[in-house]
Amino acid sequence: MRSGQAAPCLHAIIQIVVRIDRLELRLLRLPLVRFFETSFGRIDDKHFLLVKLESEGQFGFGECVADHDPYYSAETNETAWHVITGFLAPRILGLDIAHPHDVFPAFRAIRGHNMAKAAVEMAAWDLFARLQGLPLSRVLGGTRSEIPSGVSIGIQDSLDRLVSSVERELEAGYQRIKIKIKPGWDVEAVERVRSRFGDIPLMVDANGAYTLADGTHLARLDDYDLMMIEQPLEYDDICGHARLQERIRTPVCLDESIYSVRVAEEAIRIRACRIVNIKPGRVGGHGQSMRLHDLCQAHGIPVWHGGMLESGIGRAHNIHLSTLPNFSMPGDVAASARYFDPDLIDPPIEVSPRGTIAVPDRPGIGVAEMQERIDDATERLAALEPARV
Ligand code: OSB
Ligand code: MG
Repeated sequence: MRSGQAAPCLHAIIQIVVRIDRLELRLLRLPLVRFFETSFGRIDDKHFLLVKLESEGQFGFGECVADHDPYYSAETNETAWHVITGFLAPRILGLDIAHPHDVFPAFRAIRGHNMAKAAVEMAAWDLFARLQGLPLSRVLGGTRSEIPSGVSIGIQDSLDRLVSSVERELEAGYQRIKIKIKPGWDVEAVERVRSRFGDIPLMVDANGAYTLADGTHLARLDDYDLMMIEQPLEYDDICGHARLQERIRTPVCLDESIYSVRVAEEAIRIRACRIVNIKPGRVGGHGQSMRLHDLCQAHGIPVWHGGMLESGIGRAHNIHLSTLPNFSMPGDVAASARYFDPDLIDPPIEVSPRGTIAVPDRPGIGVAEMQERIDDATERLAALEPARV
């Protein structure tokens, strides 16, 4: 870190400039405590990239939410590895960065690949917050000291198993239940949960498994007073969502569709959604997430924080971002124990009996990574440094 005077002004502003000395990239594999099934299929292990940025003895972590398969998004761990090593690292190594808001624009020449960009950008936010000695939530402008927590329950082998999963999560205190749906596992599943648990905060997520031709079928969900239906149609069908929303009472929430602030503007303008799920990996990091958050707030659209089965490192980032004021609904940000045992961090992230998660108050993401666990889970490693000139 170097200190220098900013442009002359009334106050003496000390500008912190950070030069990234090293980028460490790992591919990790961690077994999931329980399989997770969506309309895309079932997974038993989580495969993901971890980015560590280093600057003069300090470091920051970012977790990439790309997966092994190009199902949730076109990105995979292999595309993210390729893009980070070949295109993002050369643009950030050796660069003097005045603020993490400068990282996403530094990647402007690279089209798409938001998950790869976000992993690097979010590591820069963690690094900056640590250098300033502040919790990341403060650096992002967040206001909460705890966040409301909800859970996402995958497709189960039977309706009985679904009921017992919902029961377990309600007992743990979670403030809202989301169940994954797909054709053949939708109205009956919702019917079972409603009749067993009554008026709980309940929503569904289809991960794009329907088409507009299913509109009449989806309208049957209107009888169950759901908080929302998340991403019923294909990710690129913004107009279809607007037409569907005219036909159903249940509020439409978009996830996969909202891959940029500009797409969100269009979706809001044509009323394709009434609620937005924010995942920083999908939009290119914390900076873009803050812009999306502010855009939605200005249009009266509530947002909540999505999840991508992150380890404790990515989960901690999500907790800090969730402290911004328009995150007014419980997100898919839950306790470590639902996903990994052990997690990469110790202590793990826990949920209180009231269904809340405390925001870490130590510098940066504020969780302690366990280096041997990271090493044990590592399947591939690359350490990149600035090119010598
Ligand atoms: O659509 O929100 C989604 C997990 C992987 C990919 C996509 C999604 C999800 C979840 C789980 O719903 C959220 C979580 O518990 O992390
Ligand atoms: Mg979703």
